[in-house]
Amino acid sequence: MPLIQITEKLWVSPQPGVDEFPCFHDQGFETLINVRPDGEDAEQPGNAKEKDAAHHAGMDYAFIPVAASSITEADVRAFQKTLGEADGKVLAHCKSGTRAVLLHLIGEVLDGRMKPGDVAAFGKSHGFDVSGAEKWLSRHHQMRPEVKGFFDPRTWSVQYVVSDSATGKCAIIDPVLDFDEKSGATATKNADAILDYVEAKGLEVEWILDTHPHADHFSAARYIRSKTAAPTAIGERVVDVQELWKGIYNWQSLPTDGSQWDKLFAHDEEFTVGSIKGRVMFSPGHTLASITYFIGNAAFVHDTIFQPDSGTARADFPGGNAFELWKSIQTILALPDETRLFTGHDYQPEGRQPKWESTVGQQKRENKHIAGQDAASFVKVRTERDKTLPMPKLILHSLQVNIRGGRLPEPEENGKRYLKIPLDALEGAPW
Ligand SMILES: N[C@@H](CCC(=O)N[C@@H](CS)C(=O)NCC(=O)O)C(=O)O
Ligand SMILES: [Fe+2]
Repeated sequence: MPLIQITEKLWVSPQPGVDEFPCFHDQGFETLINVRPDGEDAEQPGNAKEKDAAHHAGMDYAFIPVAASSITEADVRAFQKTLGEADGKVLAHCKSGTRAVLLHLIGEVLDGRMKPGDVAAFGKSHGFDVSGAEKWLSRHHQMRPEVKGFFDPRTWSVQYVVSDSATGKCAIIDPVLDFDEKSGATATKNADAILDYVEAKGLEVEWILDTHPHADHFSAARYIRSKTAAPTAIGERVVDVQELWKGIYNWQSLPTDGSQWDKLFAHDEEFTVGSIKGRVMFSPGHTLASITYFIGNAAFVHDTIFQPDSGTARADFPGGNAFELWKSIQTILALPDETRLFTGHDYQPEGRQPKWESTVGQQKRENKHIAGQDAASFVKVRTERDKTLPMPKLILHSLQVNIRGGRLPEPEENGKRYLKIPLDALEGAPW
């Protein structure tokens, strides 16, 4: 079995037999990475056998199955992580070894250690056709917006700056205006951190986007508009949400025509962030007005799908609907498997570190509310869980700000602003 050295630490090989594993260990390999999905051909030993044999031979083992046509950045990062954490020499294999080399080379270029133009020559000198890496990188370069997430631990919200490195233009998605319900204080710490990042990177803000009228925090859209003059936007069904909450707040003077935003997006409407194309997908269920922004190869799905170990967003707010949410999720999951999904909240199950990026493929395989479910079983799980959830602590505070595009209530004659809290308006009290 030829073992080909790629770096000081990494070797690759074609599919080995498990009987060779003890010999690999004797040659100093401490870790084996299998990047080959099970079931490609009848002869391959497969994940379970390789794992056993590797452990038996005294090696660590990692399984990062990829098909050459659908490698994701997450695969590349998982490969790098395993390599980085390995103590000694690492042997990676697929069928021929090529996919292992692709994963390595893509990571090297993404991290700036290799130039895209040097990839083909490197592959050739090691005996591999790595045109798959070149194609991946050029697609990635064209499609990819750079995405920076800002996590707000007070509301478990994730805010995004989505930028196009070719033009220096960016969109800000779902920025949070800080509010402390105990003191009534507001602040702009989250929004200023975003604006500092924008300034440090020399970006120009082209859009201030909200995915839906949030029920758990104030939107900082107006504040950011006051600092950047960029247009604010949301989905056009926001007018239905305005109508609904106009009733709940008994707010006669509230205009319910969406005029509080610079732009209302229709389903399927296109827009751009610099040179990158964006498209709006209507995603109701969590709220009547929820939309997904699909920009390049990244979809900002906010409160539809969370991380696979968290499941999905609730559907029991006024105007929410679990079946609609299921349909919206199916539309998102019909995007290509490698589409990067960015969620709007992470409630850190089991106290793990906050995470917000996944892929369509990963969600289809792993999401605890979606994988293996159909519409009926999803609606059942979602509805049962929603019955156990108290209303968000800021729902009544937030909606009156967010249905006006993130404007705080106008000051009264003493210069102070006041929120209006309707009593006995919502279900979900603890008694
Ligand atoms: N404890 C949080 C809950 C916020 C909440 O209900 N979040 C919504 C999204 S706006 C959700 O989908 N939660 C799902 C869940 O908690 O499982 C709060 O009070 O703010
Ligand atoms: Fe939400």
